[in-house]
Amino acid sequence: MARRYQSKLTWDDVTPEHLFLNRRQIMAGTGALLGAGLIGGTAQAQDVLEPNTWEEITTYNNYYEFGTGKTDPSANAHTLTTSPWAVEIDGMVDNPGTYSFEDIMAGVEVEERIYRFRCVEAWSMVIPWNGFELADLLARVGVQDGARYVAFETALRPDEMPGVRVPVLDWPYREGLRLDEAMHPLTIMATGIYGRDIPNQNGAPMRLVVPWKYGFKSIKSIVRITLTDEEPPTSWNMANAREYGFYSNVNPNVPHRRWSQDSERRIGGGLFARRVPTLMFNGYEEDVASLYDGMDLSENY
Ligand SMILES: Nc1nc2c(c(=O)[nH]1)N[C@H]1C(S)=C(S)[C@@H](COP(=O)(O)O)O[C@H]1N2
Ligand SMILES: [Mo]
Repeated sequence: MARRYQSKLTWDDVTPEHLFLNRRQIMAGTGALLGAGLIGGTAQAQDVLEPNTWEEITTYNNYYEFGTGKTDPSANAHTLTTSPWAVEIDGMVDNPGTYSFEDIMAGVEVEERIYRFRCVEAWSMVIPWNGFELADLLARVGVQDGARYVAFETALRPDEMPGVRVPVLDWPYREGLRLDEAMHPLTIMATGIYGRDIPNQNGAPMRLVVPWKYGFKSIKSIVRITLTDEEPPTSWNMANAREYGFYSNVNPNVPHRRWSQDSERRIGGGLFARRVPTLMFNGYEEDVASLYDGMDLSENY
């Protein structure tokens, strides 16, 4: 399969003890490797890409179904039952149906992808995801001619999700991608972090990761995937269309209505506490810019 993205190195190449060592201690020895090609895609170097710690990645989250505070998901999301889990795949596909988590996993190849992650509020992380290419799942269900978009929905379980009693968003949480974005080899369904199962607060058992877009595109705990010929409604766009567009590509040249998006601050501080310039398409310009040829990116923000 020529389109598959080839990951050159994995954490196994760096050190088997990576989960237990302090990142900053091992950096001295692995900086060259990290700089050389551990990052997924061809993200331009702006700094050595040091992945954030497990602690940082799992205790500073957005998952409004469990509250709007950054620490609410880690405190509350344990109530979500993630097994058994099933995803309904419907719309313009040859094989619609309800697929169990195990069934989905049996038909895909899980790999590690170390990606930049950029949130709209101007913070960023580097996250070592484990996941599979969404394109592989879409191939299996058979996308029909004429399908142009993919819509996603999160579980809506009032008895397990205290935050959905508050109408901050129009539940269930919804997101969408254009079909070519969904089929791009950088687009993955993440099922793990640092080789462990993905924690509930990060979107267990399966969440979308689209590294060139703002964080809110990466919808968590997905229960429905629908192929359509029309641009699907998305939760943040429905909540505030002036501030959140359908595309949501990381773009330092298009400010959010209330703040600039031309720089970011790495979660975790330390060496990276200073603000760094935000890169076009979050550093994945070489990989994805061609998807948007001819589009006005200030109009389609
Ligand atoms: N279902 C659901 N998915 C969601 C959200 C949410 O509130 N509910 N928040 C989004 C936002 S705003 C961001 S920035 C990312 C945060 O992902 P993280 O917590 O894994 O860093 O999740 C996105 N996916
Ligand atoms: Mo966000």
